[in-house]
Amino acid sequence: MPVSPKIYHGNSTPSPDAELAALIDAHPKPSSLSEYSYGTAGFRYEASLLPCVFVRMGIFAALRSASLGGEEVGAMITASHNAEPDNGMKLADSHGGMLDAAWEEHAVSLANAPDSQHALALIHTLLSQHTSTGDGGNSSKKKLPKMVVHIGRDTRSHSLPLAALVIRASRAMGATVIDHGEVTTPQLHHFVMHANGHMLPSIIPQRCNESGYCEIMAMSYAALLRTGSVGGKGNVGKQRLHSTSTLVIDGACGIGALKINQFQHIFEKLRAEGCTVGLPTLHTVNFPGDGPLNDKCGAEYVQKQQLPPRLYTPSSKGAVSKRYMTSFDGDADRIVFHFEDEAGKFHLLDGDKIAVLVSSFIQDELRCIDPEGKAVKCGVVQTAYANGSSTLYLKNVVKTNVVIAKTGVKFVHAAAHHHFDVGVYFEANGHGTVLFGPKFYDFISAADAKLRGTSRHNRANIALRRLRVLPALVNQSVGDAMSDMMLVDAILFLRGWDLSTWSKLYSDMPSKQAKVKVADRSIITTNENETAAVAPAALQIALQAAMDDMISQESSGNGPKPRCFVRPSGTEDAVRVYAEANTQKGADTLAYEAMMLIYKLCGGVGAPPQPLITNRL
Ligand code: 16G
Ligand code: MG
Repeated sequence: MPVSPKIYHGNSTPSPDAELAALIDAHPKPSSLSEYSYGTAGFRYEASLLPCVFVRMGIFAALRSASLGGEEVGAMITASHNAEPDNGMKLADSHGGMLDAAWEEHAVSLANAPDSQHALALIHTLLSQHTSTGDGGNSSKKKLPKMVVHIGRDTRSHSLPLAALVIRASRAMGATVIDHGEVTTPQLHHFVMHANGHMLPSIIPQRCNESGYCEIMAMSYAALLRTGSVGGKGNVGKQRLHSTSTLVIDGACGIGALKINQFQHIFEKLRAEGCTVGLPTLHTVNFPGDGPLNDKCGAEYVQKQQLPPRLYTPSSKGAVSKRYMTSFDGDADRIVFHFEDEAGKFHLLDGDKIAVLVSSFIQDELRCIDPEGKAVKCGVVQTAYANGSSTLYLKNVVKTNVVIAKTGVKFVHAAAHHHFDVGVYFEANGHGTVLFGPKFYDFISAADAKLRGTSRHNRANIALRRLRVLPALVNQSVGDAMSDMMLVDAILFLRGWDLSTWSKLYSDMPSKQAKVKVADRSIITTNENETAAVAPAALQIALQAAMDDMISQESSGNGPKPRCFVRPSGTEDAVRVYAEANTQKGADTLAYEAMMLIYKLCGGVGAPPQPLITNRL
């Protein structure tokens, strides 16, 4: 059952400096690390390297809250899809999204301050520059503003002691800490967004604890399913297809397995109340402790390896139907779907397929109210990793706008927010959500007024009921595996589809991902959306020649052309390569050529890359 958060009040020492210095001194910088860097999604390292940076980030989170006039912020202790020995921290700003880019620099400076004296000097500078009650260098003279920090953690064994350090450090700064215990990353972001209630659109009920989160989501999901009972043709949207009656959830042996299981209780309650339209049976496997976290299971493994997850839960052996499956990652902010067909072949439905399903559904519903499609600007944000077939399908069949943004949630989220009134973003790896802007809410109010009094069976009225529940069902702060799972399931139900029908909308171009180790990956820079390398200049010229060669070898008709790009990873010490072509052999060849070019032109280390050969199931 959901638990209530624990609230710790900040220490009321008149001058926190002595305690802060003692905490910092007690957790020195590891000698094995030259500098902490802020990766794509925050600090992420092997857990024993983290106490130093976590103490400082506990202080930093309090400072950030102070700089926002006491708005509440969050810190999530997780290394997401990484292996169990790693840990990390994702910081949530008061709107619930990722930390502001300018503040990432302050976080890095504080993480790398050589000692407590320098760290304290930086803390005082930030306080005086960014708070109206700043102390100008002496925290004992003036009262600090209100500071509130929400903390959440995943199921890693070291997450509890690391969270305790963050709590101590935030409290030492004088901040109130709200400790949510074990939660998913998107739950923590949700709590922060809801805690700063003035930022929530009125259509979304304000609930900033776990039971509220579950209730809003389950109720919105059930409401969306119920619209099928009046809207379907024949059985479509009224009865579940047998192949989707049980949804098997691979929890990656992490927190997502525990949390999705909590929905069982709510669903039972809904069933008892007779609100059973379309609810599937949930069958969760791969709980914490069943197997190693993210190892041969979970969204990252399934998507990158294009293989089914290993099922660790003892009772799941032989007892699991593989027709309708989904995999979360270790902190449940990513999701992919997959199934095994009658011939035993594995099929993956990744973030690109989710973007296609969700954007076409929303667009169809909007058009039922506004056939011209002019009132609300819809679009999809993808990254360079999006399969070329998905981009083509979005443009030519869904007929929606597509923007390609830089890899990483902070970039795709910002692009969706900036470009569209309804912005769907999904990375191919399964991280994504749908953002609804002010024009969407105006559209809903206008439609409400226009359609009041019309029949419940009126198609525009049904569309309105569907669209109205989406902002509460779909996490508005970050991608959320549980929320996305319910959204996708409801759309499949309303469309009368199973994974096989959805999968056949388009066929993915064969693709290959690989990585190369170089002495210094920062010598490779790319253009804004990472589709081409800018430096070293010779690299892009040679890559283009390899692509042209592949294009002339493979006749691609009107389909997407073979392509390849490279970029330095933001989470690992490696340069990543992505290639796609009309054949798997072509994709493998192109990726291998790119690896060799990186190795030769960018200071490859170790043995030269070997040719790539993909064998699919
Ligand atoms: C992080 C990002 C994810 C991105 C991935 C790229 C967040 C919450 N997560 O996991 O969006 O796709 O990094 O990793 O921002 P890479 O830079 O190593 O390729
Ligand atoms: Mg994750």
